[in-house]
Amino acid sequence: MPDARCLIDRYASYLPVTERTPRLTLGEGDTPLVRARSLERETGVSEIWLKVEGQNPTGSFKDRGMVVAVAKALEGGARVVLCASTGNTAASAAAYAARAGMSCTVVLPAGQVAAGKLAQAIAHGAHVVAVRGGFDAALAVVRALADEGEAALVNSVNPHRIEGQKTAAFELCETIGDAPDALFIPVGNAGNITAYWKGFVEAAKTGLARQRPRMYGYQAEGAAPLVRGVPVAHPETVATAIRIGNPASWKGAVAARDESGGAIDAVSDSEILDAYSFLARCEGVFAEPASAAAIAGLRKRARTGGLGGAKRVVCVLTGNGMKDPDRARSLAGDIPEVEATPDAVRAALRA
Ligand code: AN7
Repeated sequence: MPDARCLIDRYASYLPVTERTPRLTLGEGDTPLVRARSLERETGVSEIWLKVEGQNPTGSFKDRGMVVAVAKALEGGARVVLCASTGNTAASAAAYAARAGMSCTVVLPAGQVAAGKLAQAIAHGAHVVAVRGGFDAALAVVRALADEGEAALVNSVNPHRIEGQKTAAFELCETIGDAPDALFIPVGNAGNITAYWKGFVEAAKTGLARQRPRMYGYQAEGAAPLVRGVPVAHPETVATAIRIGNPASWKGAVAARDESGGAIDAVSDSEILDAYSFLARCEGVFAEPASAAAIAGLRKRARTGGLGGAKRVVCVLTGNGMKDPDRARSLAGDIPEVEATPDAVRAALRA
């Protein structure tokens, strides 16, 4: 029985795969596109859709690129995959390496990875090392290690990652019947915005879409090198997934912005957390803080009239809210603990 959910099979003609490439899969891709009515009411945009990438097997968009990168590494005879990560890449690499029977080493910025992501890397049996420093320092370390040894580097500097991630743009075109007018997406290491743009350009060439969207990328104010035009030495943000000061795909992000007539802007941590709560409470969709940066960006652009008449907008929700339980918990006060009686519970609800 063919595995319909195997991303490599579904998009083989668009991917750098051959018949010899292992059909590795955990059921990645084919994620839901959910209408965001509350956000439409607030912004006045006719149609807003959420591409819920948090429903991928390990809870983030990384699985699309990772399945291709790990399958190609396996095909090429590698035994070990290696990456630096703010968390989601590590979780995804660990899972696909386990699936492929390979070993996995992940290098993380110490103390800066959300609990769910770390738990995943550990559960899947990755060798986890935390370095003193941020993601950029961790990436420099794994690049040096990969240059010396036999481990396959599966960060988005590996072109197979970008190839796999572009499939999300194809899915959007297939589901909607065309590319949207505008795409909102969070930007960290800038691989994903690069991948989406590559996908939309190819979709327009092959007739999968008639138009190409304007690309709107959002960084956190304290970690906004692309907005400032220079690397940020000490990036800071509550959205730890995008706490990156020197994105590897800098050029790709700038090309996506300029060729599409879009923008890359910054949103503050408080705008990110507002959008995070709004999504969870008003749309019923729980995404992680980094994903909420795209929503914060859309709200900001709608307020200032910067949407250029876009009628159909897609926001990419890159990661699942359950990745970062501590953030959700920190937004609530103490949970009342009372006797197990209806009266006591009623009293607690009134308090
Ligand atoms: C939820 O896992 O960089 O701009 O090491 O986890 O392609 O980097 C994660 C990035 C957005 C930014 N949303 O994407 C990593 C890592 C979430 C993320 C991004 C990330 P890129």
